[in-house]
Amino acid sequence: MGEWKKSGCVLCAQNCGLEMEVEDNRIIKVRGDKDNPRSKGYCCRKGLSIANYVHNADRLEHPMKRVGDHHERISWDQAIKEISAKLLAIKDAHGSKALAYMGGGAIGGQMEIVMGQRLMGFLGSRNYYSSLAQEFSNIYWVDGRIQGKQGTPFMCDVHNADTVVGWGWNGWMSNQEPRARELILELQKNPDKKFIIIDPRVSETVEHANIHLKLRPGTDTMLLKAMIRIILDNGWDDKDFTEEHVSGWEEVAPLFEGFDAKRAVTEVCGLDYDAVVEVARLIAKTKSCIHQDLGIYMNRNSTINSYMLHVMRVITGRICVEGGQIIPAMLYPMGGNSDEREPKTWRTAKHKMFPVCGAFPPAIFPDEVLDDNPDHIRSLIVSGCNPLRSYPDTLAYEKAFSALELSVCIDVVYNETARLCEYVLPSLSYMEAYDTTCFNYSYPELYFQLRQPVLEPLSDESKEGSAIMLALTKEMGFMPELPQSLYEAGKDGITAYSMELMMFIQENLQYAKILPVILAETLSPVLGSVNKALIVGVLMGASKAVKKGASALGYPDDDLTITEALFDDILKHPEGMILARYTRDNFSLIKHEDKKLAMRIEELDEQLKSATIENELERLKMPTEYPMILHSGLHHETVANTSLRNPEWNKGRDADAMLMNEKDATRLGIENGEKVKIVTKVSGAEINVEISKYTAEGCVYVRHGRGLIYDGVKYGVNVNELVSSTDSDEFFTPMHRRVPCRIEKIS
Ligand SMILES: Nc1nc2c(c(=O)[nH]1)N[C@H]1C(S)=C(S)[C@@H](COP(=O)(O)OP(=O)(O)OC[C@H]3O[C@@H](n4cnc5c(=O)[nH]c(N)nc54)[C@H](O)[C@@H]3O)O[C@H]1N2
Ligand SMILES: Nc1nc2c(c(=O)[nH]1)N[C@H]1C(S)=C(S)[C@@H](COP(=O)(O)OP(=O)(O)OC[C@H]3O[C@@H](n4cnc5c(=O)[nH]c(N)nc54)[C@H](O)[C@@H]3O)O[C@H]1N2
Ligand code: SF4
Ligand SMILES: [Mo]
Repeated sequence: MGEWKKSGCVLCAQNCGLEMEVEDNRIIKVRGDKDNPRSKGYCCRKGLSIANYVHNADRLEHPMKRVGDHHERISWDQAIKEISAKLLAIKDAHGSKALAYMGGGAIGGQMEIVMGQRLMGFLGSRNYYSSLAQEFSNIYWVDGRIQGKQGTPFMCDVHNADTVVGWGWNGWMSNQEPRARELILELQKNPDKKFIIIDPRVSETVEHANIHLKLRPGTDTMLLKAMIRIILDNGWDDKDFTEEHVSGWEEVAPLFEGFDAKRAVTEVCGLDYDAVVEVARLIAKTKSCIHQDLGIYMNRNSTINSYMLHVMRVITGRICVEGGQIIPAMLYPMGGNSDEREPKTWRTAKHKMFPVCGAFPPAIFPDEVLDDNPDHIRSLIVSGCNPLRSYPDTLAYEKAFSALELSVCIDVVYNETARLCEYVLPSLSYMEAYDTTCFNYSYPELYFQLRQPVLEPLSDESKEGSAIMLALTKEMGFMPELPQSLYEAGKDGITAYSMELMMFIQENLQYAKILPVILAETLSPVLGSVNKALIVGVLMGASKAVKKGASALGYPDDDLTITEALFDDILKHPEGMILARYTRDNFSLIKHEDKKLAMRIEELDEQLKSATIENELERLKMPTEYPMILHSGLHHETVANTSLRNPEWNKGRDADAMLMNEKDATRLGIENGEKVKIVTKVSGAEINVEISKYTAEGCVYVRHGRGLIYDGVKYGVNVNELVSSTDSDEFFTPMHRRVPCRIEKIS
């Protein structure tokens, strides 16, 4: 019999609460934690397999350095000294633009980013690349304009809605909403609710939907324009809402005038017009919300599609209202606020790309390394992401990594990226450390979980990512001299420490910017963890909305003592807790002074105007050489991005096959199980075919996160070898849902 401990899942952004039975420092059983206020006992098969993430043959045990064609063990002292010296040398020789940082923690925790970005700051660099910037940049940018600030993108209040529309979302498989399967089953069974899916194929989610709009792939733009027109023509728009809560609508409305909705729906999207009218009515006239996902974000016209989804919500009064699209309560935002219109904005050397939400898009990274511009990137610290499998164009990534003068990988496993790096540093896994994520969003209650270690470190040599960043910061001489009293104050509690820190900062205002680094240095020895110290900093710096919401729950209405009160309770609740309750006035979270949703985004005018029926019919044509669409990266229940590596967890299932429609297979003379060649303009690969009902004609589907090398053996096809990094939207989000390809028989 082991001991049951409370933690959370780190395998998707739902971060469901989990209970784990631990025996001899191993996780032996897992179940959903009913005490978690957000997930309420929910758990999927990935969560149940979490032991695979921690206990596996690829775990890193000590720092390593590349010697010839392999890695050799080195000491931490050597690693920190050498990396620091090389970083400073590259900066001195080539300037700050030569240095980059990527990832900074995976889906299970991001406290490291706070320290990683400060480290880059000390070195004068803002080159920060993130996985979020290969999926959500278009929506983060649009939401930032509409709300007035990036970092708290709109979320669906799905559990309070009567009509839920999933648009380019396969929630049954991907979850990507709290308690997704429970939600879907409730929607399916409740006669007063409607569940609508807009997807070119019959997905696993469609099997539970009341209405399926099976549109032709890539025609969402025409469907959106048509639905907006239909709502306006029928007078289903909420004019009082637009009057009261929206600015700029008068300039936006003309963009939709004279659009032939019926022709677009039937001729371009291949849909039944009456069915579309009914969906538009349900969106407008019931308590509706729309969850759009990668079928939109990683597809053609992603930005104007994301934008038009908001237009539809705005004209029907479904933003900032219960059961609609809301600005979530968050302890800290998902990223910084970037505004590329500011002339001071940092841009990349080759693509002149600006950051969105503080992050640059990974798709351009190889170009930014391989370019001959003197400012090109020469050094990378990568942590908590696996670019050699997760980011587009693996072949370009391989070239870029071999061109780097310094490459450092921080991870829990010897993954495909670590294999190419000069230094490999072992991180504690999320089950051995304190950490939290930026995905705790909720409303009006602010849910928060600081996960606590359920295991003793499996190796004495692994460290928190944030502690590694702290060590590098100190080795490079960036840590200012701090008074001994600051190191001592924490022993008398968080309030005593806060007072000491405030006094210090008042006398040394120049250090206000590096507050987290000071906390990491002076409070972590007392708390035994850098991440814990950083959380204290996050609580100190919490927004007015958070503090007011916490006071509403009885926490001290006092800037000084509230931190300790919250921190104590957070530690008492490893299962997660409600930290604050916001007012129901979601509009108050809009950052524009007039508290209105700003709908005019000038930069989109041209694209919106040029999205005519004629133009779209032309643009949708596939190149003759590549007549089919590769859906590169199904988020299927047999993958967990690249975080479950041991194939054992899929025993008896085929996670590697390419799904194909029966009609295509017949047309091409391909049999179920046959090995074929898939060819894109970048590359080709041999792969087994699975004839599947979960497919649209003309499309083939490969799961993402395959091609992993586990315990020395490679499993499946890495789909990112087939994808070009430049086939992307204006934010360099790869068009993974529309990769032109052809399928060849192998004779
Ligand atoms: N089991 C599992 N779950 C996961 C993950 C995982 O690896 N495994 N990863 C997590 C992560 S990081 C993410 S971001 C989410 C992603 O979650 P999802 O976005 O739900 O995942 P996808 O598999 O991309 O599903 C996109 C859907 O869009 C549809 N689609 C394709 N083309 C079009 C089109 O032209 N128009 C429309 N309207 N739809 C289209 C596809 O058929 C597909 O059903 O999943 C998360 N959950
Ligand atoms: N072709 C194609 N590619 C895709 C997608 C697609 O649909 N198609 N989907 C994309 C999407 S939506 C996403 S979000 C990305 C995800 O891509 P990534 O961000 O690369 O996510 P993971 O594959 O989960 O990689 C997480 C890494 O973090 C490591 N890790 C786990 N715990 C810790 C820790 O405590 N500390 C540190 N330092 N490391 C840790 C894991 O071992 C793993 O190597 O993949 C993307 N790639
Ligand atoms: S839904 Fe996501 S967070 Fe929840 S158990 Fe499954 S993988 Fe983990
Ligand atoms: Mo993702």
